[in-house]
Amino acid sequence: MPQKPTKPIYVLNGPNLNLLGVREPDIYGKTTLDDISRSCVDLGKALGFKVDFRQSNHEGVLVDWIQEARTEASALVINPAAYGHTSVALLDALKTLSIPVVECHLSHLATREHFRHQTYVSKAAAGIVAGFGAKSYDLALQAAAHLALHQA
Ligand code: CA2
Repeated sequence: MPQKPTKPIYVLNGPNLNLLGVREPDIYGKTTLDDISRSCVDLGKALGFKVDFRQSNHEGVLVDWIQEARTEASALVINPAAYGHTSVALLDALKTLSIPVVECHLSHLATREHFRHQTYVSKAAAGIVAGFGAKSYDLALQAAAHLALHQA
């Protein structure tokens, strides 16, 4: 029987996501990042995991948190926001992890501008959930919990 992981699932969020629900609700919806955080913590409890939910506008801070996740997390969900499309530094940090990584986006990237169609982060992720609005986080968390339980 696989041991149940005791470490939290990290849910990391990149730049400008702190503005969710405050600006551009036509694209990103009315739900705030605090609402999403609460929903992830509740779902995490139901799945048997603590959730450590964080947001930063700074690439280096996100790199530090990814490095921390290497030893402190069971799995990682990340919405890298715009850094997903630009950051080799996030990709390099993610590639050092042996825990499952799930990429998450609110919007359906493939239907948006061409520059949003690919992300560096996806090269280090087990999979991507995109296009379901705030619900993308729940789906990504479920995937991460599943992988944490079955890869342990
Ligand atoms: O769909 C997503 O989750 C994105 O990661 C959101 C990023 C965007 O750059 C990615 O291509 C897709 C943008 C996050 C900015 O969020 C805002 C929220 C409210 C107002 C302004 C920006």
